[in-house]
Amino acid sequence: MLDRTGFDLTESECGRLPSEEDVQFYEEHGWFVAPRLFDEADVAEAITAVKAHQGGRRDAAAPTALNLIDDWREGSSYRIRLNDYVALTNERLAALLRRPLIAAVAARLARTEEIRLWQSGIVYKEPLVDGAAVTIGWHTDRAYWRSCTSTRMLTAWIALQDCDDLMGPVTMIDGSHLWPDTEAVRAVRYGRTFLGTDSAELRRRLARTGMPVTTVPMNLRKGQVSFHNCLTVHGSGPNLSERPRIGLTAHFQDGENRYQRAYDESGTLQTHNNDLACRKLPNGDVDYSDPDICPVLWRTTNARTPVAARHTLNVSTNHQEPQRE
Ligand SMILES: O=C(O)CCC(=O)C(=O)O
Repeated sequence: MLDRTGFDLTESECGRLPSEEDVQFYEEHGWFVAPRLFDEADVAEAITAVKAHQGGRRDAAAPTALNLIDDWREGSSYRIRLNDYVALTNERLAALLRRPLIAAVAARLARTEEIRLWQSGIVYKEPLVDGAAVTIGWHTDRAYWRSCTSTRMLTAWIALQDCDDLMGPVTMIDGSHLWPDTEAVRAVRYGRTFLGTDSAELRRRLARTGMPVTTVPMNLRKGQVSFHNCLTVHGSGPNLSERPRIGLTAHFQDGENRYQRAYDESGTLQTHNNDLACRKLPNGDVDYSDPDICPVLWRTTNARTPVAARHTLNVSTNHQEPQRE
């Protein structure tokens, strides 16, 4: 496994950390757009690495067998190109995704002292391809992470080109992480609708929540990064531009996150690929702090980057999930 640590930021990087006002914005809206965290050279390096990865190059094996749809390679019939676990399998992408700065921004936003990697990926939409096969349905990341105790987990989406409306940018439903825990909201919040669900049905589900649906496209500049909370509803449309829309994703856990046995409404145990990849604790639970799979990417050992006192708004207290032992 690729391994890197080192939790130091330069003065210039410290200047790009979110302010207390930014953190409050994130807590209110469920998303935040950071200043540019990756420069031209980083982005060029990432694009080269993405091409090599999709051409079949791997620097290390994936920690668990991946479905074909999560491990796109040239020749694949999938119209959307997804690649999971790239921060564990691709040296050059790992070097970018595991940089302390991006994790330090996540730590500030989640008001945690430690950030561990959860998952990582490439999301690549070819140009001029329309239709459901290249849209990403309204969903939350939490729907896929119910075996995690924390609802402060968050995702960073890194733009490898300027991303305008024509490209089908990631689009957030503002404030949806704070929607109340009603049956209609749960249908949206816990539906595994990233892929393959018809958009008219998703719109009906949203309407049934009775909540205001304000959509905010993440029109990022190249190298810019948006962050969203795991309960924020988001999705994206087709790429109708003439250029590929390429994003890298880094999914982060706060230091407090642990494994839990969680079941959905039909009583099915909720699992994640990390349950197969991570080592086990003495009590048999999955260890989501396994350093080979979920390395620590940031810890506030640096006095120049203090974490503010924990805010009273903690989304994890806003809803209950069914728990059965
Ligand atoms: O790339 C997209 O359009 C959506 C990605 C996404 O759902 C995520 O990063 O959580």
